[in-house]
Amino acid sequence: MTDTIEHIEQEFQTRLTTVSGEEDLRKLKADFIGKKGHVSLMMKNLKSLSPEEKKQAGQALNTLKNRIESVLQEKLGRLEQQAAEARASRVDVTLPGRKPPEGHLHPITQVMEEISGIFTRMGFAVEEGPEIESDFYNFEALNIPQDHPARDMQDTFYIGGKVLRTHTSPVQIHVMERQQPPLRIIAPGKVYRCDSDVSHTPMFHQIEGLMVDRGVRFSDLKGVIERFLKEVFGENVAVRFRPSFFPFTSPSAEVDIQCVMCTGSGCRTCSQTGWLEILGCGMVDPAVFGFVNYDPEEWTGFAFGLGIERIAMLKYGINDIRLYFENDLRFLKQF
Ligand code: 2U9
Repeated sequence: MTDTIEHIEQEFQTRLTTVSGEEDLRKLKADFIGKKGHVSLMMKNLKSLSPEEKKQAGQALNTLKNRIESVLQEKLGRLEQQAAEARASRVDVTLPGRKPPEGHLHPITQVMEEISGIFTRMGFAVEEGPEIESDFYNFEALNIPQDHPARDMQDTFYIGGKVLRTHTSPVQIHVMERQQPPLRIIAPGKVYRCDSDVSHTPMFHQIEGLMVDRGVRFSDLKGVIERFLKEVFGENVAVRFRPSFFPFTSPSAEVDIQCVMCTGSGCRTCSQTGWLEILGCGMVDPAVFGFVNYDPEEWTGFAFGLGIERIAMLKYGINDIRLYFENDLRFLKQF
C-alpha cells in the first residue's frame, strides 16, 4: 500500500512537469484527486485492509491528497500570473494608432486663401507675376514719378538695375499689357519694403484687385469692398470710406472698419479712434491707362490693395507682426 502511494506521488510529480496551461492542470486534478482519481480509488480500497493498516494508509492518503491540492493551487496561481503578464505585454490592436506629426498651412497662407476665395467667388481671376521688377512696372507705369517718396532708397530694395517689387501692382500692369478689358483680377503675393518694427517686416503679403470695364463707377468699388469686409469680419461690421491720395488712383480712399477689439468705444489697438484702417482703394488714374494703351474715354476701373499680415493680426488679435516669421511652432500651432 505504501509503495502504491509513493508511486502515485511520483506519477503526479512527473505529470506536473508536463502541465503547460489551466486545462492541463484541471485534467491533472481530476486524474489524481477527482471523484474517480487515483487517490479516491485508493480510498475505496481501504475497506479490505485491517483496522491498523486502514488507519495508517488512510492518513498517508489524506496527506498525499492535501499535498497534491496545495501543489495544484500553487501551480494555478503561477499560471494565472503568467497569463496576466502575457495579456499586459500583448499589443492591443484595437487601440487608436499614434498619429505622425501633421503640419498645416501658415496662418498668412490661410488668410490669403480665404481672401482670394471671397474675390474669386465674386468673379475675380487670380494672377501672379515676378518679385523682381523693373522700375517701369513697379513705379513708372503706376504714375509714381522719379521724385516720389515711395522711391526713396529707404523703402525700396534695389538689386542690380532692378527692384524687389514694393507692391503687387506690377502684376496688373503686365496683365493689362497683354489683355484687353473687361478685366477682373486679383494679385496676391510677396512684396518687399526696407522697414522693420512691430507692424512692419521687410517682406510681407498683399492682395491687390483691379476691375476694368465700360461704366465702372465708385459705387461698384464700394459694393465690392463692403461685401468683402462683411465676409471677413461679419455681416454687422461698420465700414467707412475716407478720402485719401495714391499716385495710381483718383479719387482715392482709405477704408476703415469699426475696431474689432473694442467695437468702436476706443482702445490701444485703434489708438482710441474706434476705427481700424483696413485697405486703400480708388478709381484707376487715367494716366495709368495711358501706360498700357487703354483708352480712358472708353474704359474706367477701380483698384484696391490690402496687407495680409495686418488683416491676420486684427483677425487673430496679434500685436507683433514678427511672430508670423519666427517659425515658433508654439505660435504657429494655434492656427
Ligand atoms: C493698378 C492701378 C491701381 C492698388 C491700390 C492701394 C490703394 C493701397 C496699400 C494697402 C496696404 C498697400 O499693403 S499696403 O501697405 N495699398 O492702399 N493699392 S489702390 O492700386 C492699383 C494697382 C494697380 C494698375
